[in-house]
Amino acid sequence: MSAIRLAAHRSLHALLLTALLLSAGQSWAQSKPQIVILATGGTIAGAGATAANSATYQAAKVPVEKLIAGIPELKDVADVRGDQVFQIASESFTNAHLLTLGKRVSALARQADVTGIVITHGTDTLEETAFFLTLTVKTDKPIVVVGSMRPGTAMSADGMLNLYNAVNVAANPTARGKGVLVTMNDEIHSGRDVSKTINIKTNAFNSQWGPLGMIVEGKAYWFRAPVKRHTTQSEFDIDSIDKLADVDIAYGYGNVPPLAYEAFASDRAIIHAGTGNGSVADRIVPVLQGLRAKGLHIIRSSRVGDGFVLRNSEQPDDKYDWVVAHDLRPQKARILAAVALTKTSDSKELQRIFWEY
Ligand code: DAS
Repeated sequence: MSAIRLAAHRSLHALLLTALLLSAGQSWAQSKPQIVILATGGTIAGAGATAANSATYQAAKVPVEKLIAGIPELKDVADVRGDQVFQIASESFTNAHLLTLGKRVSALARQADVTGIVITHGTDTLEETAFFLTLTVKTDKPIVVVGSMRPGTAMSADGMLNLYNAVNVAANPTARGKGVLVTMNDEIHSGRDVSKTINIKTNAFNSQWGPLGMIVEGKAYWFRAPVKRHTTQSEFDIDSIDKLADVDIAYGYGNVPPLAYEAFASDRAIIHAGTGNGSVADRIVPVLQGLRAKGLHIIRSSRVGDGFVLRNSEQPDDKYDWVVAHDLRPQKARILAAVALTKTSDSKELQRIFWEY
């Protein structure tokens, strides 16, 4: 074979080899988890005037593209793309925001090219959104809600690592089927159980039954699994809910007036955030009985964070046809009641739902 033909043969061989490696590389790249970050605002997108401003800042300023660009290590974990769904502080969420976000998450979860979904969110109502999604989005793909207690501009900001952890969990096959999760402060919590229990520290998010696990240097360590119904085991489906029932919370305290409950007379249900074990002041019992007689449901929860409300203990719930919220805090009980009442108005069915979810 002449030298020219040999050289041509070799360069063709090299070309074919390169093409083969490239296509293998591409297919490898496509085998990377595909994570979508839906951004809604909050402190994790916040900005303060100086690095010393860990608590004084403006929430919902930084766009999702910048959040992603700020963590180049995400590229080693997954192919990540962002979508700015809202840009608000989460205390401003409404039922409409929950429905819009839930439907967006559901649509993405149905896409074959989506491995997992991360939602960046303000911390104030993060627990309500996480619970709503775990009740209504029918997928076993990982959905991880994440926020931060300090803006990215502050010293020892927690948002970058919280978001890195959230993407790692969303990309991790062991996170499938565990319901909606929340990653904060190196812990992985159930969206059902977690609440913001401290309003100014990075260890703000806690579950009275404990986190499900921890995420350390991108690796998830699981120590327990949820026992309550969620996602694919739920009887509720975001894609068949267009309006949530009107449910509000009346906060119980010494001297509380009947007006605090009568103000919600047009609701479907009132969550009584009672003292102690969901106690009801003697002057308020007839008010609640009257509201029940008009068709409202009375759901006894407790303003005390931990523990659970015992049925027929502080009040004869069977006799009054009231419901107890079990271990759910008032703000979580509102979410469950608002979802449950889209399917039933029967008090015994409501109580079953509060036992099971
Ligand atoms: N206002 C808070 C919120 O948006 C800020 C935060 O902590 O995320 O929920």
